[in-house]
Amino acid sequence: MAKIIGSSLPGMPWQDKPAGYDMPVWRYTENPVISRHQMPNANSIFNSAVVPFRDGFAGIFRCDSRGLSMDIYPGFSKDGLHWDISTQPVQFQDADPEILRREYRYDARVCLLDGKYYITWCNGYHGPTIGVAWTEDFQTFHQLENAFLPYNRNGVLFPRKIDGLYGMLSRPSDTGHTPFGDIFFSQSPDLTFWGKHRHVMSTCKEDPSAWQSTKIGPGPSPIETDEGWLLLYHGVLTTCNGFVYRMGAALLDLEQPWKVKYRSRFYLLAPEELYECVGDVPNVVFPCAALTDADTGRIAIYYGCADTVTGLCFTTVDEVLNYIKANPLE
Ligand code: BMA
Repeated sequence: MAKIIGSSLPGMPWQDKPAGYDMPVWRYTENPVISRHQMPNANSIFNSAVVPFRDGFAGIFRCDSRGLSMDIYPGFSKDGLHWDISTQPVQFQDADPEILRREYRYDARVCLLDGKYYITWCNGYHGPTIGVAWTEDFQTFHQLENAFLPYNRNGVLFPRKIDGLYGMLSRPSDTGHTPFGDIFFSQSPDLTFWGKHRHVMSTCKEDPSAWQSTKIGPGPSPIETDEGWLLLYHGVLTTCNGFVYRMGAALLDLEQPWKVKYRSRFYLLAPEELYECVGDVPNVVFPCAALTDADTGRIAIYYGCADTVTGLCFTTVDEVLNYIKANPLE
């Protein structure tokens, strides 16, 4: 039995695995957990991040407006299922005006680190890069410098320092809509200056794992376990009908997270349900957040569905680790 290193979260959303179901990840029966019209003038609410907060949960939600402007909005929930999302996007303060100036914002992650909630997101600055900010109350948000030069997406912080430095995964790319991409690990003494970049893993060229052949990107903040950092990530296949986004998992070394101990050859979740296959961008599952309970090993994953709504699915640390160990990418 693997053990999650973290807090108890008995109130997290949960449903047991359905009887007779033999896959390692199962969906919430009431999906989508957040609909596209849950906020006035929203076109879509997806690729969003949630964390335990006070006696419930808070989150940063990607809402594309009916003008199709991409921005991020705070939200609160008592149970992680029913969400009250602000109608006002996150307002950042404190940063250099050059950095505060908004182009577009999307695909936030949230990570509790040193007692503050750090938000990373895809931040438009002459191309997509990684914005960084922190909050203590999800009302006042303090922006830091962008972590990297453009072009980069999917900046994901580790929840503690490793060997005395903060750690972030990301997926650098080019000026286009990311026709390729590998995952890298970067380190920082202060969350402003990032360096000591290390390659973590590349795409897998077609057979035997074609679902991750075009690009890969980190999903939720890595989950610390006694066997390593459990990373959920997305992998993309290019088909004659465009990109298909699926979810996989890898186990990274605890002290040197750029070293991959195991990685899934088979995907863990793929677009199969109607709300994952049909929407503004069909055939996308895109995980951005995971709630965990150290007592039971339970994991609840929030994921964007077809760039339109937000889904919730469940697994456990043992389900994932047993699956990727039984079906490893050599
Ligand atoms: C990626 C990002 C995500 C999106 C996905 C599928 O490049 O832009 O926000 O969910 O494409 O369209």
